[in-house]
Amino acid sequence: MAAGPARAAEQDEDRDPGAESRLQAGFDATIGKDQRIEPRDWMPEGYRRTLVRQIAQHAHSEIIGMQPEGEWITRAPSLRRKAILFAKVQDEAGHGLYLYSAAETLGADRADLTERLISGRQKYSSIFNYPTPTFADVGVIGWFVDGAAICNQVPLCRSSYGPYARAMVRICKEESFHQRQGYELLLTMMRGTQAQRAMVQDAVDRWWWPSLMMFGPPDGDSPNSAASMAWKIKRHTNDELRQRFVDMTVPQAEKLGVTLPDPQLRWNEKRGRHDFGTPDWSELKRVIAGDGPCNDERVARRTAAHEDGAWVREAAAAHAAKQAARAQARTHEGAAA
Ligand code: BYC
Repeated sequence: MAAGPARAAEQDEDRDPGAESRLQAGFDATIGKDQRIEPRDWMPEGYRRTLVRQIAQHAHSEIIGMQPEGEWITRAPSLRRKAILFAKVQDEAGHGLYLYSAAETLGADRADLTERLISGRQKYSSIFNYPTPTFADVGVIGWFVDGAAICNQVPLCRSSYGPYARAMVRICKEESFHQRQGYELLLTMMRGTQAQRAMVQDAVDRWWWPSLMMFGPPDGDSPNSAASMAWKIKRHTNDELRQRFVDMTVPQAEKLGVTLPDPQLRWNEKRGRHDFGTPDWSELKRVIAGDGPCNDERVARRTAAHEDGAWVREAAAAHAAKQAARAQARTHEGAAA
């Protein structure tokens, strides 16, 4: 159901048949002038639905995304690495929370979104369905996955929906720290033993193609892009952002001393960009459909955490009810005095 002000606008429409086209014209003008749509504003139902879909998936990705690296918190090789990793994983939890709050401004219900995630009715990023067998994976996730997140999310700071765009500002600052900590970890490992260098190269080989898939299917197979671009929810297409990520990452790989596992990767002087090979799109489809290496494990763990946390939600709700009852009693006392 539409949120408060939007609902009031719908009631106006019931009385005045021209109202919807005027509301639509106002919305189009706001988008045309590159201004923000806010929760109180009227918006087309498709815009609201697209935002809830994308923001919820984004929030789910942040929360599920805590798992692959979280597995290494108890096994980090030093206190310093443990503290950094702990902080990073906590940041991802914070990102999930801002994003669920942004979805709530659109009338979505947080408990319902969680239910949709654990029942498989809503998606989360394919990238978090791959395993993290070595500590080099922690570094490569920071470098590639947070690097890809920066390419994708910096433009989202200019997304047309105010609460989503504003949430992205802080998230991007934190992703930037995450990317650097990953790269710094890898630089340290590359200065270590031959076995450590081989471990980094192995992680790079495993994460490169899944990282390119994070940007979504190629533009020709992206059913949501056209509308999202017209509404300025997305500012660049999936392929544009993928290209940006490749161009950003190649010189970093050279500096690090690793090889990116793509024989077709080369600089194209004419385009002023890198040419690169085609990801295995059938793999992306399989992983999104639930058949990746760790899908079952990730969802089972999220489900267990949700069930284990029931008492916390119940206690918080009981506390809030008690506070509200006390506040009401104080109001009555005040009125009686
Ligand atoms: N994985 O029409 P398309 C992080 C789905 S976490 C799974 O191109 P759209 C981090 C897509 O949803 C941040 N599903 O869609 C955390 C759609 O399905 P539905 C992760 C994918 O929305 C912890 C269908 O395929 N980032 O940084 O226009 C540790 C067709 O696609 C994927 C975000 O969430 C995928 N890779 O564009 C470290 C960014 N790709 O919904 C780091 C926000 C596509 O129609 N999201 N699908 O059933 C976006 O920017 C856009 O939603 C996408 C897809 C570019 C991902």
